[in-house]
Order: sequence, then C-alpha cells, then structure tokens
Amino acid sequence: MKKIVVKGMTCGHCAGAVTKTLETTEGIKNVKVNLATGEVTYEDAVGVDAGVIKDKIKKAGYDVA
Ligand SMILES: [Cu+2]
Repeated sequence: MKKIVVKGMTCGHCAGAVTKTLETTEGIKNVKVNLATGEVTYEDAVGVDAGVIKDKIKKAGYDVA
C-alpha cells in the first residue's frame, strides 16, 4: 500500500477525478481518497515511478504534496 497527499481536492468530483486518474494507470488499483486530509492510498503491483504519478495528478488539475 502506498500513500500520497494530493492538494486541491475540494469535493467528491475531485476525489473521483484523482481516483480515475490513478486507476487508469497500469498496475495501480484499490485507490482510496480521504477528502478531508487529501491522503490517497493505492496498491501498486508494478512499482510505478512517483514522478509519473505526480505528472498524471497535475494533468488532472491537482498537486502532490
Ligand atoms: Cu471538486
């Protein structure tokens, strides 16, 4: 289980967008977003590079702490 903190999420739509962004990444599943804290946890079966994750989240309109 990996954990990141995503900044800029304000509602369920944001949480859904971040979840979708991560879940469409090969090897990543079980994405869970805590909207109150910005904490996002996920399982990563293939060791996706942290920079790749960050880029995807930025493209979706959010930022990684
Ligand atoms: Cu939102």
